[in-house]
Amino acid sequence: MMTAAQLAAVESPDEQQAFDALIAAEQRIEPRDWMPDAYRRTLIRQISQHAHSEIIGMQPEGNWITRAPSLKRKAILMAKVQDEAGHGLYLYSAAQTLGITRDEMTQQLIDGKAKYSSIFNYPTPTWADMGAIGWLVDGAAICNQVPLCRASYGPYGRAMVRICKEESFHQRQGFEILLTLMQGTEAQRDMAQDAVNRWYWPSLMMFGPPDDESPNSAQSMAWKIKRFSNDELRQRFVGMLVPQAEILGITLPDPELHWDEDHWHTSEIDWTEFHEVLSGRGPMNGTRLQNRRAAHEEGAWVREAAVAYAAKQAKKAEAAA
Ligand code: BYC
Repeated sequence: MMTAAQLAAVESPDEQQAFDALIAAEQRIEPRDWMPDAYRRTLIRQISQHAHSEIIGMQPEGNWITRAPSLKRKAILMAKVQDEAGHGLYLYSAAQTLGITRDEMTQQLIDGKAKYSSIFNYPTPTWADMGAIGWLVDGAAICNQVPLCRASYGPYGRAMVRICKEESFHQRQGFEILLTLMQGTEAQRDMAQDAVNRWYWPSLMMFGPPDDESPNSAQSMAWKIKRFSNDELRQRFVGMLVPQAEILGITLPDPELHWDEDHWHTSEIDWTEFHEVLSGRGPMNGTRLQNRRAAHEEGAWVREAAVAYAAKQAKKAEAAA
């Protein structure tokens, strides 16, 4: 019997037509369906990068679990970081339905060959960073991910539905941390403003390069994996932030930001910084990967134990049959 990957490699005009018809009719492509090899590769690329982002994304906030200012804050932060682990697991599972193994994806990450979101290569020196991450990073994630709930690939779209529900709780908890700080002392307000100053521009970069420099967008939109372009989503995000910043009493660090007839006019984003971070030269790239590698090595005994347990169970089931 042929594997799904081998089947996908077989060129057939009928299969291509059936695939095109499903996409045109807004139907979902499922793992059992034939799909063009390039569609499969694009999904593996995007979903695995997304999964890695969730897993690496646990680190900046994990940094504050032991130092959260109250028991309640600690419990909330732990729950949030655990949610990110869960998101990573659904997404790895979704990618596995396309024929790549979890081991392969993990290896690509710890070898430094896989991309993950640029945003997680920045440090979290103060408690206000927890607020800024929730408000800005999870806020950007929601803008980007709500349309992905309608992604043409079934397992990805379905995973995104639950992820988005959890992200909206994350965003609110970040907003609430900032609101509490902004209602506190002058030092607390300064700390909140400083965190927003540091996270604002990197959060705009999360949406990816400008549309005219985004090599993957056109094809991904034609396949209905992406529903909106990087710049469209970035605009939507800025529009969401402006009234919320007003409620918070926080200034978005862009003196040029204003509504200009039909769009938000912003200062030029520093794309050199984005490319530096993507090339592994962001402030925290080295630490993030080093921690992920150490966790993988230290967890080897857990994986070995799980494999030994599964083998034992299989043997028992065989004996009982
Ligand atoms: N960072 O042609 P483009 C979370 C890459 S975690 C790094 O526009 P595409 C959370 C891009 O991969 C949620 N790389 O690509 C977790 C491509 O490189 P390759 C993270 C980036 O795929 C914990 C190249 O640049 N969200 O919420 O059409 C705590 C050209 O770009 C970035 C996702 O992963 C970047 N920012 O569009 C808190 C969303 N931007 O692969 C929160 C899922 C671009 O050709 N992904 N690149 O070598 C997507 O929606 C799309 O992949 C992107 C990029 C919009 C990011």
